[in-house]
Amino acid sequence: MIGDKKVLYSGMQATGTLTLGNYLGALKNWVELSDDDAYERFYGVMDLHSLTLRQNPAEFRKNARNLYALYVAAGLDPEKNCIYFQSHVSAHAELGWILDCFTYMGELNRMTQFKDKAAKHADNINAGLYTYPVLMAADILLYQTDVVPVGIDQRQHLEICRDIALRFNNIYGDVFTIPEAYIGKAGAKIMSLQEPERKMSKSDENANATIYLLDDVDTVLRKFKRAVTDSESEVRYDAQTKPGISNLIDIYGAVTGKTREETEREFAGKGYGDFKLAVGEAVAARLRPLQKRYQELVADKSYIDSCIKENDGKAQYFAGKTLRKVQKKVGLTERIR
Ligand code: ATP
Ligand code: LTN
Repeated sequence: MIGDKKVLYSGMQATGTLTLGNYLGALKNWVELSDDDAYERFYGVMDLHSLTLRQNPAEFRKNARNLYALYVAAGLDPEKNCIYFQSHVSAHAELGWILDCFTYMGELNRMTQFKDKAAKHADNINAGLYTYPVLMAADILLYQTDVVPVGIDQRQHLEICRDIALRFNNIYGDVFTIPEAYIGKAGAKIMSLQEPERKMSKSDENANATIYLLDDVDTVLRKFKRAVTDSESEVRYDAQTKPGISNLIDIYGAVTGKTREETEREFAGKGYGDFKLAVGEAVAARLRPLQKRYQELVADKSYIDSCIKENDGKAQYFAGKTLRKVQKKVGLTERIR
């Protein structure tokens, strides 16, 4: 809590361009909660986490700024939501180190994201990739967070964050708020358009598998037209036997607010072609205003600069408070001023 408000905290890695999965699984939920004054809201551009994969410095710097602009373009007002760069608040790295000393290797060995990424990047299995969840726990715990809106794939990271916080509190008293994951009803796991058994991912090599938030209308329509389905022709939800169509029904539902049954009824007797076109049009219509605002924002460097400056300071203030408390609790020597 901060004052009488609950704290909401989330973020994304500043790698590549955001996908429809990132939007429907996370960003859209952030925007829906972004006017709710019951919460104090923080959103990080998680650039330290991005360093777990090798980055081209110039491209990385550009991507991180663009991600900031995308948050804003999607509807997060930076004057009401503290949007900031993780690397600008040194408390993240400092608390990350302390929490490393309260996390067991046995716990980290169980993380599925580590196993997946290690298999994918066998030539660069670095220690940062391994302790990634501890830095994420530090992000969350620094702000005394109550709620963390993320996609379903982040659930395991939230669990380890809670375990670390409980362990710490058991030793030192109530230092950290214990956070909860907030996983939206629709869109928590959007699948690849080409291999609907796998999640839609920014790092997919097949560009047809992924809708990027900055794809133009024709590209969006083309990708949906080519989406892998099955040999039947009935628009019916069945994740086991019809994963492709079920994924499209979920995407359509997340964008239009329609339930699975409503979508099935709407397309009863119509073929996959009509349905794919409707999904593509609904997605393109949702992305259009976001893209327009994004173009305006990247053209106005000074506006984003002023938001960065303002919000970095706010994040540093709140994070610093928790860090000092932790340092004192574990027995680090106080500074002489
Ligand atoms: P990569 O696939 O390259 O590892 P990513 O697309 O998973 O990256 P992240 O930065 O790890 O991107 O995730 C940002 C947020 O988007 C997280 O809250 C995550 O749960 C959510 N998310 C990512 N992919 C999907 C998806 N396919 N469906 C729903 N939510 C998703
Ligand atoms: N691991 C997250 C990104 C992330 C995050 C966080 C999300 C880093 N720190 C703190 C919520 C809260 C991901 O989405 N891959």
